[in-house]
Amino acid sequence: MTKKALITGITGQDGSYLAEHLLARGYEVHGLVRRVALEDSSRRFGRINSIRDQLTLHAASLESYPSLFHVISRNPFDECYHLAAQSFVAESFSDGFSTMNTNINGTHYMLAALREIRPECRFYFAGSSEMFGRVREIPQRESTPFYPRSPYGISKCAGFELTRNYREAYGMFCCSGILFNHEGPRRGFEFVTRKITSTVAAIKLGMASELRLGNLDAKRDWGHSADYVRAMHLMLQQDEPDDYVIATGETHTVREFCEMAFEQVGLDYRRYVVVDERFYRPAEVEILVGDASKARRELGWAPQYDFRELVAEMVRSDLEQLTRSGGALRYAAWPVG
Ligand code: NAP
Ligand code: F7E
Repeated sequence: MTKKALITGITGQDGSYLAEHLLARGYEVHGLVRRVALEDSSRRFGRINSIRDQLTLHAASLESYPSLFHVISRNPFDECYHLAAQSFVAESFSDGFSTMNTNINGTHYMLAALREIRPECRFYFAGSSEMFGRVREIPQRESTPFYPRSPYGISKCAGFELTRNYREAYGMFCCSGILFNHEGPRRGFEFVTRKITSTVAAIKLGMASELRLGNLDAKRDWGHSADYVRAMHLMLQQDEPDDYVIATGETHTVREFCEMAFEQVGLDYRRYVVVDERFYRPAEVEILVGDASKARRELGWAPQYDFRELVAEMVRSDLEQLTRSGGALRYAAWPVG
């Protein structure tokens, strides 16, 4: 029988790659989208435009339990991937309240509605390495204690605990992926990797002259979104629900990312990167590097992209997109981060 999957956050980076991954495996794929997105679909559906006719989209709001209840009660989903969230850490410092509301209550509403109507539906929660924050050990693994450093990180800890509690209290098949940073050509422009690669492309094409960044010494374990959505799917195919760290095991500074991205177009980052205090965060996560050996062992998961391939693909794609769009598609001044 054809499996039915619901993806919240289907218009985002991971949602779009996951939808493609599930369609390729014969799933009937449904997506939850905001009503405003339907009103401005040509722009808001940019990442899913090429597969839109293969998807069933439902308008609902993560802030409204009845709207989620309505969608879930009318569709017998086998799997639910809850990816929708306010995902930008810097923004969570500016408006912690709405981040908490969307990320914590939204997750709770999803779990509560599934428990009421479809307790047999398997549930994936998009946990984050931001939960480790001021890290207690290096590398971080499933047993590493959480120490979040932002409202975003705190909201993800709450979502993680809710997910575990529904598993333990109600016997539901609920899993959390503790995913380290993952990127790709579909990454939002506000995140540092895409900000870098899109500005590198703009500089190379003579459309920009500098790149203003915050903390160049922060270290991240960067993988590719297309690799990470495979892990989400694998988690829901196991005999027992569990939580898994998904990471490459390699860490690089923001400076190293810049160096490699500029190298791709034959430029020296030191001539263009300007440190700007406005992009520093009130509390920083200095280093993240994950140990995904449990996922390798139990899920048979391993990343296919390495760091160089990731950076090269992003720069190449931004050069193409910027050329095609006549300069429209690139990082534009963001109020924070
Ligand atoms: P993304 O590109 O920012 O996508 C976020 C998605 O959530 C979008 O579809 C967005 O819809 C939706 N959304 C945001 N606020 C919403 C609201 N109030 N109501 C309904 N939908 C809302 O994020 P991503 O990189 O794909 O990440 C997917 C998930 O994984 C997120 O939960 C994120 O926190 C988590 N995560 C990401 C990473 C990473 O490195 N990418 C690492 C760990 C965990 P619109 O298109 O309408 O805005
Ligand atoms: O920052 C530093 C910044 O915004 C990475 C989300 O997907 O991954 C992501 O969160 C680092 C930080 O991602 C700028 O201070 C320097 O140390 O790309 P980012 P993030 O905060 O790591 C986790 C795992 C998630 O779960 C999140 O949803 O780069 N940095 N200068 C900068 N960052 C930004 N954005 N802009 C700068 O100018």
